[in-house]
This record gives sequence, C-alpha cells and structure tokens, in this order.
Amino acid sequence: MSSDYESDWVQYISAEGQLTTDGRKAWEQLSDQLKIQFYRWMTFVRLFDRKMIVLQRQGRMGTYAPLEGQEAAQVGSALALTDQDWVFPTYREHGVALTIGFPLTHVLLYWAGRVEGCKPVSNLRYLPPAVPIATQIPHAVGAAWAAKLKKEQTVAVAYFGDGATSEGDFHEGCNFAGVFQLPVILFCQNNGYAISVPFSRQSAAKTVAERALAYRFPGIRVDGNDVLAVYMVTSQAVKRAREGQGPTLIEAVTYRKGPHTTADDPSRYRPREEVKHWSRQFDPLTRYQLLLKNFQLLTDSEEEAWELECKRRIEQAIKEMESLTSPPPTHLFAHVFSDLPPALHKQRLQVKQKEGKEHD
Ligand SMILES: Cc1ncc(C[n+]2csc(CCOP(=O)(O)OP(=O)(O)O)c2C)c(N)n1
Repeated sequence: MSSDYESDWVQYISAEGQLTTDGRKAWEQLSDQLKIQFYRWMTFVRLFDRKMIVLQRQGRMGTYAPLEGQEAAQVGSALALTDQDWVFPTYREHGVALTIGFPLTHVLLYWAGRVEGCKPVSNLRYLPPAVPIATQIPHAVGAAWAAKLKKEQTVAVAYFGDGATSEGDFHEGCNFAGVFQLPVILFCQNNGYAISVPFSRQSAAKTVAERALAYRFPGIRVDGNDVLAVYMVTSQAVKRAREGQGPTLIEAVTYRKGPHTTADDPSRYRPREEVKHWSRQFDPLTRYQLLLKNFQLLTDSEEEAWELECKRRIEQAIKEMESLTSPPPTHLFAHVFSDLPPALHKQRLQVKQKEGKEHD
C-alpha cells in the first residue's frame, strides 16, 4: 500500500479521538442528538456485521461480504442524505441500508439468498445491491439526470470500491455527470484493494480523488474512518448537488478489517502489520467513542445498554427471518428467464422429481 495512502485528506477526529482545528468548528455546528446517532448506528452496524459472520460459519447464512472497519464511511455518508435521495449500493453497503431505514429482516433475507430480500422496499429509494462492479454508477448518473430534468431537489449517490474506479462504467458515469453537471455523488470507499489486487496495481493514479480533475468536478479525499469528516464532506456534496453545482467524487480512505467475503482469505495478500496498524490506530468506532466520552456525551453504562439493545434487535430479526417458510428448491429457476433454456428446463425437472412433487 503506497505511503500516500494516509495523507492529504480531510480529517476532523484524530486517531487518538481528538478534534482537529477544523473538526472543532464542525463539531459546534452539530446537535448532540446527531452526534449520538453517529455512535449508535456505527455500533449497531458493527454488531450486525459480526453476527452475520457467526451465522455464516454456523451454516445459517450464505456467503457474506463483511464491512467491519468501514462503519464511519457508511454511517457518516448515509446520515447526510434525506429520504428524497436515491442510493445505488454495492454488495457491501448494509451499513448504509440500515442507517437509512432499510428493515433488518430484509437485509438478512438478501444474505440468506431469499428473493424477498432482493425486492426494493416501498418508500425507500434504495436500489438492490449491484454485484457486477461499477454497473450502478451509470444508473445513479441516469437518476440524477432525471432529477435535473424534472427540476427535483433529489441527489443520487453511487457507492463503490476503489476497484470500480478502473472500470469503464465509472469513467463513462463521471464523463456524463461532468458534462451535464448532474446532482450525483460518487462515493468511493477506498480500502486499498480490489479483493487481492492493491490499488497501485489497479491504477497509475496515486489517489481516487484526483481522477475527478479530468471530469472537471471536485474530488475530495477524506479520512473514511472519521465519521464526523465523512458526514461533513458528504453534506457539502449534497448541498452542492441540490444547489445545481453538479457532481462530487468522494474518496473515503478506509480499511476493511476482515476478508473480502467469507469465502476469502486476506492473509494471503495483506501483510499482518498493515492489518494491525489499521485495526489498532484507526478503528472508526473506538476513535469516536473516545471523543464522545471526552465530551461527556457517552458513559460506560449507556454504551453497555445500547449494545444490549442492538443485540436484542438483531436476535429478534434473525428469529423472524428464520421462521419464514423457505420457497421450494425449484424457486432457483424462477425470476431470470421467462422461458427456460433447454438445459435449465431439464435441471428444473430433475429437481422437481427429486422433491417428488407434481406441482410447486
Ligand atoms: C464486472 C465485474 N468484474 C469482476 C467481478 C469480480 N469481483 C467481485 S468483487 C471484486 C473486487 C471489487 O473491488 P472494489 O471495487 O475495490 O470493492 P470492494 O469489494 O473492495 O469494496 C471483483 C473483481 C465482478 N463482480 N464484476
């Protein structure tokens, strides 16, 4: 990972949990309620994420994409949005989903491989996760274009990783957004790797943010483990977009502590020292808890009570999800082809025979 990785960024909370000079100004602008929301959502998302890994290891959940370490990037940016904004996520944005009000059971159903979890939730402008890398970026740009044509105050946000910025869809999206000055935020969580490929092997550019220069809109690099800085930078981008000043590319520099997915082994490509460095010094939640405690906005007993409440809510949603009747195995063949190709038709018949069912 390059030495430029942790520099030239907007940082409001130091790794030791102290406010920087700009951080102090930002802190004074925010309500105590919002400051506590940052903590509450980051804790909730972390406990949810850890539980998902346990469920996957117990065989109660499918392959899962963990996000521990990215809570500040996801919660900070999501809290800067309103329910009129469109969100175009990847497979790792459960932190964003939960923060903007996506039901927990719904997220669980998605990762359990259930079709119900793929359905959009009415009244929430949160699209189904895009697994093909970067494909959601042109979609977000299109939604922003529609909003502009309809003279709506809506902002569209595309979330993606550093790997996505080397895909054609990213550059086409940026080009279009720049030419038409669209109300879109391109939010990159740069964790330094696209699975095992480090950023230096993905691009000759030193940073993701500098790529915005060619498209003539701002590219802002922010400490992605600093929830206050992420919130402020995203809020400014939202304001610019609503005021008709066009797109912003945000590069939230972060580190995913765990594997790419539960099917990955990062010890094969990430040095142990690097993981330790990020886990100890830059943990977004520890850093923010220190800050809140310095300002007497959080006590140990409040922390304990909130963790218990999060666990209770998570357990309840798991129970609900696991009590729902599973669809028949032939459901595997639904929803992709209206007319099944002959090979799949044959497989479906075999599954049906195995189940010993005439109809499903
Ligand atoms: C178009 C496409 N090519 C390849 C893949 C396989 N793939 C899945 S995740 C991934 C890495 C993505 O890295 P990044 O964009 O940095 O996101 P991260 O998962 O690290 O957040 C790749 C190459 C894919 N899903 N889609």
